Amino acid sequence: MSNIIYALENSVATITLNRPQSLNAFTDEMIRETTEAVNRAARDPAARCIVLTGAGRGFSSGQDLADIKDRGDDFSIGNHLRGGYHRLVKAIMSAEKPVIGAINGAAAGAGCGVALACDFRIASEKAFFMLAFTKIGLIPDSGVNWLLPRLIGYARAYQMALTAERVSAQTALGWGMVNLVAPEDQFAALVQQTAAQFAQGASLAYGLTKRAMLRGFDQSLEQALDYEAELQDVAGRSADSREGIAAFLEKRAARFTGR
Ligand code: LHQ
Repeated sequence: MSNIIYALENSVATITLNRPQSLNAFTDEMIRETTEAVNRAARDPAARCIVLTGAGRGFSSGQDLADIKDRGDDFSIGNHLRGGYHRLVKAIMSAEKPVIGAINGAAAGAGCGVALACDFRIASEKAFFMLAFTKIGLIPDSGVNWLLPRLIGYARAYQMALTAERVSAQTALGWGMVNLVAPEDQFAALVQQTAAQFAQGASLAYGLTKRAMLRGFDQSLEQALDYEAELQDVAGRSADSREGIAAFLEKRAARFTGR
């Protein structure tokens, strides 16, 4: 894979978008490689947490605009989205393990959408989020219209689309768009420490929780309660649950295996 770097270490799969010369703008190939990498990490039981980040000073500047400029009148952005970004967003959101978006710099356009699809965002103080779409006469895509109002409310989400202004990491923290912010020199350590914590946790329960919460957005209370009980039956029969209860009663730290 030429546009991303994939590394598995200490149960953490790290996927680094690697076109720093364009702040990791997405070409078709990079979208495909990133999606394949997320699916690979999602399937690999040895990967218990996924980190998605960018090389250089950007997370991702979204669609590579140079790459699509000469595609002619027959180019359908809708089909481009369906065959590309939609698969990536769904791969991230259906991976039954925590996906950390390590937002090292600019997250613009579809790059913002990909960041929002992650479960837990850690931003460097120099990072910013930007719905650049309207600057080029487009509407937000890559799941932004679904994800962002749920995260920060319609008023702020629509404001971001209207102004296309940079939203700093600190503002994003206050708005509930990111979970943690770190000064640039402490960012990598915080990402590593958080990923290690998640990778040693009750991975099966983490995955089922993600499924229950995301499914809950489209369910009635009745359906959500039923689904929750169904999944809790699965979690309740897991080795991690037995270990967690035993560890509590024996007053020791639990040793979770993710099963
Ligand atoms: C880029 C890009 C870029 C190419 C920086 N492409 N080269 C989906 C489907 C189909 C159609 C269209 O859209 C979509 C969804 C979308 O993602 S639409 C939104 C696309 N993204 C944008 O409009 C953002 C464009 N980039 C920017 O506004 C700025 O680069 C930001 C604000 C992200 C960062 O600004 P600066 O820190 O000042 O960096 P820069 O602008 O100087 O960029 C550095 C280099 O990266 C530069 O190249 P150069 O050769 O001059 O050093 C840029 O041309 C290149 N670059 N984004 N999306």
